[in-house]
Amino acid sequence: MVSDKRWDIFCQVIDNYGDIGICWRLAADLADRGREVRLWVDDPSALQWMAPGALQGQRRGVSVRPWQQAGDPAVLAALEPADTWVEAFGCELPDAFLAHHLRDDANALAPAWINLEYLTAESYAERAHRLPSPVMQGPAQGCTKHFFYPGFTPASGGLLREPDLGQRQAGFDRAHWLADKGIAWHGEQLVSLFCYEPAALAGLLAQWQAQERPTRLLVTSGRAAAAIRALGLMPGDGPDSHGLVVDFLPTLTQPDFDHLLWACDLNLVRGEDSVVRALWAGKPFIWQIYPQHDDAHHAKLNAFLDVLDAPASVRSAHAAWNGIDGAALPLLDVAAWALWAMQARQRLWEQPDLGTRLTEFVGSIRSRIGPTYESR
Ligand code: TRH
Repeated sequence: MVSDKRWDIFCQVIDNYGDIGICWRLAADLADRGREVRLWVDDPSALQWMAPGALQGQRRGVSVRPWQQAGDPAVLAALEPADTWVEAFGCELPDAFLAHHLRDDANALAPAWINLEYLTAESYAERAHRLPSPVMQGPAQGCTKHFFYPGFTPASGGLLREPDLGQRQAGFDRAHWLADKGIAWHGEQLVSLFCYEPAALAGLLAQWQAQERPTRLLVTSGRAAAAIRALGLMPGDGPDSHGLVVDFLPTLTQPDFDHLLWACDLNLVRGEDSVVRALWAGKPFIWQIYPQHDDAHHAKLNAFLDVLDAPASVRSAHAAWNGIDGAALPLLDVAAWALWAMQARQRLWEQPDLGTRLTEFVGSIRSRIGPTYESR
């Protein structure tokens, strides 16, 4: 039996919270499956609020380490080599790290080397999932990495879903959680807002201000709060209206971010991690996809809506929220999306999660390549 006990995950934070958020979830998930994980990251600052205690080593099975140390032979010499390397989102492993581990062929272990890619429902992801990628230069020349694509189908790498997620969700008490967070909920429609700067934001607020049933908007900290403030909304109320109440939230831990999504009737999410959490919440949602300069995100959004069998009203809301082709925001009938959201969750839930698929794949690579690097 080939071991996959020890994992090195590498993360470089480009922007926002998604890179570190996903790597942290993966590290914690693997630790819960009995693995020992080192998370090498260049900017761990968001973990202070996302995963309190993480930087102090209080999460069993995960140690967060500064990226620079991954190139320090003295540090590396004191560590047990890992069985698996994961480079997240195209970050390259430091040459000094590779040189250290590959310095002596005879003693080299054979780590499975995984290139973890961004989540997408586009068809190329299924085609490239699990493909080998030979390393052509540098200290690891002659070694082989493998692509791993998260996704929504059985032929992909699946979605992160901790083994105890369903149980935690079943025991969730919305009223209790809201009270605990100091949110004075009086039965209003609850909406979470985690977004960049959607052009349709003002129009959506106006819809709620005009509606009979009041809406309480729970605004996450950072860019969403700035976008709301830029429209002149203050905590506690809208500018001129009865129908909309705004609460500004502090930064939440990742578990509390999940709770927020479970508590709301509509979740406005952004980026790849929060959209997965919105799917697991099983509530109506609108996804603001991370924008790319060449509009490559349009195809990605359409592929996502296709794989989820999104109805026309969900599609038109997404087009407007993502500012595609100047689409106007339709009048939202969120209750009409409830069954679709639950069915989408159910279909995805029936598939094995990412942690399960990744550990199985790593097991298959390691038993194939044996105790030394396959090409050495
Ligand atoms: O922050 P994001 O916009 O990240 C993005 C995307 O991942 C994108 O693909 C990537 O290329 C870009 O960054 C650089 O959205 P995402 O992916 O949803 O990540 C947000 C994380 O922040 C998620 O793990 C949830 C977490 N979070 C909290 O834990 N507490 C909070 O209060 C908030 C607002 C977020």
